[in-house]
Amino acid sequence: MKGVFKQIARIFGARKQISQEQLESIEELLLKTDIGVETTDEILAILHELKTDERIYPILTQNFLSHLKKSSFFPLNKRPEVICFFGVNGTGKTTCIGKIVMHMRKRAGDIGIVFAAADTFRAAAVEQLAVHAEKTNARLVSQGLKADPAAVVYDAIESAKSRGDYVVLIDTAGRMHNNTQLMGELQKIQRVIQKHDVSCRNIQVLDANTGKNAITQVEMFHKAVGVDGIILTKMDSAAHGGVLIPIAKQYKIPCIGLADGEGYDNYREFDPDAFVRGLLEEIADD
Ligand SMILES: Nc1nc2c(ncn2[C@@H]2O[C@H](COP(=O)(O)OP(=O)(O)OP(=O)(O)O)[C@@H](O)[C@H]2O)c(=O)[nH]1
Ligand SMILES: [Mg+2]
Repeated sequence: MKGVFKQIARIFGARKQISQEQLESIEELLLKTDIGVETTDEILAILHELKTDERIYPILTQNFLSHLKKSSFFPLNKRPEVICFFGVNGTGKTTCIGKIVMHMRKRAGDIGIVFAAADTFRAAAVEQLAVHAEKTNARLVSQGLKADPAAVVYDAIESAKSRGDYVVLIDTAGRMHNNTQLMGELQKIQRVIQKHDVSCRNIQVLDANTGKNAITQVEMFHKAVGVDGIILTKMDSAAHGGVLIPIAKQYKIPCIGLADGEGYDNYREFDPDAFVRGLLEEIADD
């Protein structure tokens, strides 16, 4: 939704006294950015009180930064750290796992990393993960297609423990947040993880292009298994990722990283300042 904040700044910059009509058009624009109704109302209230010579950019920056939280996979505390990736279909989970291993290798070198091929649902899923395993020098634990995903996870954690590996990355099948049966399968995976004495992080992978429906997705996954962090993918598209703001605000879930392309290098840790600059870049250029 590029251009929205520029339009707002223009309306705002041109005013002597801001009219009700102008506020309404600003509201309409803000709602298009996925920052959510609550934040939109907050910003409108601030704009209403603003003096003519105040600039809109620092005010929006401050408001957005006050909500956003950041987290990181580092430091890796316990051996093994289990990281479970989930989300609706096609958000970029499997691709993300490859990127994150590359990222971990840059930070921590050639540590033992295991992939659990717990997407046993889609024909090409195990092969897709096997390719990433080979390219990133990770070890693949798989029981092939149609195996019980929870059994694959059990195997992967047991073998990581016995070999002293640092990280277990679990690739799960894409599932709709309202599919009770598949959410039950994810809960079973969680029970298997909890039986082991390991620290686990649950990461929901979201496509930045999803818009407001991402909030419902987070709500449902959070209710079912708990979400410890968000990775937002496809930031190389037209989306700004404004949806991170209502997610942080309502569920206090931090963002871990952003993906902006299909390559192994297209992953970076979440940096709230840079993210907000990106969100508002059009105004800053003025
Ligand atoms: N442009 C762009 N494409 C991406 C990004 N991340 C993933 N993709 C592409 O999105 C498609 C789906 O990626 P996957 O990693 O297979 O997604 P998934 O969530 O594992 O999919 P399922 O397992 O089927 O639910 C692939 O074509 C990826 O190359 C990204 O950050 N930017
Ligand atoms: Mg996948």
